[in-house]
Amino acid sequence: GDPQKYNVIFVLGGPGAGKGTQCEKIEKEFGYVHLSAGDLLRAERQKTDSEFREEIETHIRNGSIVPVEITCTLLRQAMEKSQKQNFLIDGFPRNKDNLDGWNHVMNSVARVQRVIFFNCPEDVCVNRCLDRGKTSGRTDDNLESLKKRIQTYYESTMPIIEHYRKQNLVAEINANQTLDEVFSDVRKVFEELGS
Ligand code: UP5
Ligand code: MG
Repeated sequence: GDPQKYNVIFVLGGPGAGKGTQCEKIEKEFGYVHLSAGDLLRAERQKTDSEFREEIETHIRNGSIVPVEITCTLLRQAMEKSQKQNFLIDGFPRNKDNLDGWNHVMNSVARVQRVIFFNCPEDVCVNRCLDRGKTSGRTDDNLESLKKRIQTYYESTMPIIEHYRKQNLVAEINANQTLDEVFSDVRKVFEELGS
């Protein structure tokens, strides 16, 4: 590939599918820098000098999707700041607006190597998030927000996964297994990449 370009692996899947958990393991074993779009948005929401605080909080609580200009800027800044080449981008792109915005700004500087899709049944996703909600402090780990997160996932994010599937970029993994079982499937994806 083009040596100057960033290598990007998008990591998608429903709320609670295990994206963040697996990305941390991937970062340790394969050296890709883990950037969670959700974590970057939550951090931006905490900044007292950010003009986007309210807009971000409203979207997160409603399980709707923050405009791509905000998310993509946070991602690009984190990529530049890291001085690294290989990135796992967790929880993005979630809809057509995200995809178009990414392509517009990043196509010339980043190559999408793979899209890892953690496929997990809805009831398992909901139970994991509700369980985490006991301690996470996340304003969207409640049943009402979860219903909207799940709906957004099916309506807006699944079409993005299908878009990349047509390009043969998707590696689908059964996320309804133990952490170690999921990670052993993840490892196969990286072995195929030759890293
Ligand atoms: N867990 C994980 N794996 C397990 C396993 N194999 N067996 C048993 N338990 C397992 O895991 C969730 C929980 O399940 C944890 O308690 C974990 O221990 C356990 P986690 O790894 O956190 O799952 P993850 O898929 O990362 O779940 P998350 O809740 O982070 O997914 P979402 O996609 O819902 O959240 P995200 O942070 O990406 O986005 C939140 C919101 O931000 C969105 O709804 C949206 O409003 C906004 N957003 C945007 O607008 N744009 C973006 O680009 C990104 C986010
Ligand atoms: Mg996450």
